[in-house]
Amino acid sequence: GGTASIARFRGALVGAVLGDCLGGEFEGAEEVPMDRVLQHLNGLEEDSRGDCILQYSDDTAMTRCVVQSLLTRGEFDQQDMAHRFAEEYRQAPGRGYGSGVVQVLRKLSSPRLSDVFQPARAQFGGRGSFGNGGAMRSAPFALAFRNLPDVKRYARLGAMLTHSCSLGYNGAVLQALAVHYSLQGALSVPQVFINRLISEMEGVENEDCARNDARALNEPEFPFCARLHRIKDLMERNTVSIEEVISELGNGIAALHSVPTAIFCVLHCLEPRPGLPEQYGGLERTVAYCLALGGDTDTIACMAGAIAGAHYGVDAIPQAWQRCCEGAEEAEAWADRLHLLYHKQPQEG
Ligand code: R7I
Ligand code: MG
Ligand code: MG
Repeated sequence: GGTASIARFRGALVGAVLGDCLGGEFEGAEEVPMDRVLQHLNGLEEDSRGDCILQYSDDTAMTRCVVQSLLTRGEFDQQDMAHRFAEEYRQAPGRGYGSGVVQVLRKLSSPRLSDVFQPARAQFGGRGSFGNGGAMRSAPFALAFRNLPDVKRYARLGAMLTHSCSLGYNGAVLQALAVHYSLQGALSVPQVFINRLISEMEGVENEDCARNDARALNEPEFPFCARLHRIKDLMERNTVSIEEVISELGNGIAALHSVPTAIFCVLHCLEPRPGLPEQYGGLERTVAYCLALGGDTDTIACMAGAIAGAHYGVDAIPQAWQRCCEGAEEAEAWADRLHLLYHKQPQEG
């Protein structure tokens, strides 16, 4: 479909849910042979009765909260979103949340809380979490807001409800930017896509908080930009091994070690690659590749799934995969409503 078409909106949200559900199988595994990944994915095709329900985790649970808050309020409402996170956690605490964030979610359910950003700021000795929990749920900001400054502003604030370290919330901004540009069709020229991300992130990371956090955590200045430059280097190479991707970009639970990785997976899988089935399209390749990295597979596949889904559109996602994943059907319905909200806004600039 065309730029910001309904197929792209559906692809983004269904892709995110699928990545979470399919990636759950390998979360935390150290090395995953591609054979095992393909066996897992082929198993879905064979299950014709559709009774192989793969459950979603915190990634989708929190994404749903973001979507429902934005749709119900028609704008970003921090109190409402915080309340939904807390309520979702209270009702289903077993979705595999990060071990630190559960403290924030408990505090957010207190009716006496006046500053909803305060519990996040108290995490990890007052610096806040750098985990990827803000980034894993940030795709909806790119689908609800049409204009770039809004995407950046609200992806950041939405993440700060649980992740107040710049290495956490800037990962959410980067993920939302990647979905935003993918929706616009920017992935049809990969160099343009990565250069846009770099130039936007140069502005995003150019602030005192980000400099201080980077210094305190022994990271270079402009840590996300540095990783995006590594992606560019990897893109210029003819062959890249899974081991090199893991050592250059990471596959861990920190936003810095997973958001750039997800972006790389999408870019790398735009073309057929050795080791991946020839009959696979780009979206299938992307998901399979993310799973083979091991580590935080549900989250990396969720983020890559959103970016890839916004590029290829929902029709690129196998029906058999969608049938097996909890929440996939519902995700299509949210996408349609977000598409309406997005196109109600005048385009600026
Ligand atoms: O970021 P968060 O919501 O976790 C998301 C991940 C995804 O992979 C989900 O699929 C789920 O499995 O969890 O949760 P946090 O607890 O904020 O951060 C995750 C982990 O990152 C923490 O439990 C810590 O181990 C680590 N971490 C830190 N460690 C030391 N210092 C995050 N921030 C810090 C820090 O500042
Ligand atoms: Mg998870
Ligand atoms: Mg995860």
